Amino acid sequence: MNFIDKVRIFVTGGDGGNGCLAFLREKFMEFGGPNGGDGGKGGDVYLVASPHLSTLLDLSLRPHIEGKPGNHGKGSDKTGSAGSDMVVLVPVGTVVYKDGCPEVDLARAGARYLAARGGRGGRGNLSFKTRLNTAPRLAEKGEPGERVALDLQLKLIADVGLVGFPNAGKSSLLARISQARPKVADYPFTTLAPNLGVASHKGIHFVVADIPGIIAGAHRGKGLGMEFLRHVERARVLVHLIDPAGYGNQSLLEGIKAIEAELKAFSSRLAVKPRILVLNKMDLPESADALKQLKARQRARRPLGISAATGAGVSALLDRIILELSRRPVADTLAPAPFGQVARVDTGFRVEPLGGGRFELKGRFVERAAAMLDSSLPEALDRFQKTLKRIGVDKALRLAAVQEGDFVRCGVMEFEWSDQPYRSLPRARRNKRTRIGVGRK
Ligand SMILES: Nc1nc2c(ncn2[C@@H]2O[C@H](COP(=O)(O)OP(=O)(O)OP(=O)(O)O)[C@@H](O)[C@H]2O)c(=O)[nH]1
Ligand SMILES: [Mg+2]
Repeated sequence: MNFIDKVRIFVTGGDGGNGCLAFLREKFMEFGGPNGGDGGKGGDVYLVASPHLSTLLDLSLRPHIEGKPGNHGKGSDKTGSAGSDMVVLVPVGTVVYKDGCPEVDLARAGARYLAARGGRGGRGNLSFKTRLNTAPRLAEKGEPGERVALDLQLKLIADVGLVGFPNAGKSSLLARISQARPKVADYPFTTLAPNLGVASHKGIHFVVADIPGIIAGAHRGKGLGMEFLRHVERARVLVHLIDPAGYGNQSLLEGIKAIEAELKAFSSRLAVKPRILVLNKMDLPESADALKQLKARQRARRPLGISAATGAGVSALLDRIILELSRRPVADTLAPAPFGQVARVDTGFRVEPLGGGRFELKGRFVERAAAMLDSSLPEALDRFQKTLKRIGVDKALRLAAVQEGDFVRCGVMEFEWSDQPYRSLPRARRNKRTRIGVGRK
């Protein structure tokens, strides 16, 4: 199975249903009145952390996610039904980034994040009935669902992280203390993706992560690089496993320094994480000397000697692990979630001159109003113009030196600017005045 821990997804909330334009027609009822119902709201799309997933593979194969649309309103005052919400499962430990900034850390099973809101349903003509306008020929289109691009990063949640050079015996140790059965072999880089296992000692359960081996220069991309250190970033304790033979032509002590330098180069969080130094392969004859040397040089850190192959010393290591874990509350390992969210401003707009007599009108409110405009209805156009005027768009465009005949783009629509009020334009000009852009963005 492929292990994917980074993916970019494109999420669109469900579109709102269109409002309906209809009038009651019945025998002996001369003015039945408007009865077009509102469209239903589009479905929201949520990301939910699931403990049953361990990779972002599914999402990498299908990165485009679309919410369910709301149904259109109908005559006889029938409101369209809302699109049902959609749940997209992601593994526990997924961190969501939007525009490069962390949005939320889905670190607990069941944690949910509203990725994209469904659009509002358009209002039918019944909603526009007033005392002065008892028969409005006016209905809105549904609001398009919100569109976002999100970067997801999986950071596995383990209590203990195993780090060290390739071939040190990390996977062998994981297999010894848990039910996990990672691949073990006598060559470097046997492990290509992180493995998780649940260990249990003296009634205490904890999750252990075995990651691919790191080598000196990993932070410059050597070996498998440092990508996988992300998965032990949240561990409460690191176990640094050492091969008595060292790695390559580095001595035992040089090797320890090299791994610590790589941890530091990855993040300051890893640099200060409690580490247990463990010499593996104590069943080999040369190991006794190596352990003596290690104990002499690193006395303060109380290094341990074990053999993942025979199981010798493993119980003492587990004792040390549960002692260290008891000193570090779980909360310490999780990032402060949710991250500060930027408040969305719904009103407000800005005018951007594009040059050559073209302008662009930007802002959530105006873009939404344009997307919901049914430009085939003169009354709807009239209302749209009034709205723009009310919030000061005309003034802002004049300040930006808009000229008669210039084009103003707003979301999916493009309009021709005229200083005269819409109703006073000759009919031919009226029709020309509104041009629809190329479909929904
Ligand atoms: N003699 C002896 N050999 C061991 C011991 N632990 C692991 N080995 C051997 O060391 C080799 C590497 O073991 P792995 O568990 O694959 O090492 P690793 O650290 O996971 O290696 P990578 O996944 O490549 O980073 C295998 O041939 C194991 O059989 C041990 O305690 N004693
Ligand atoms: Mg391994």
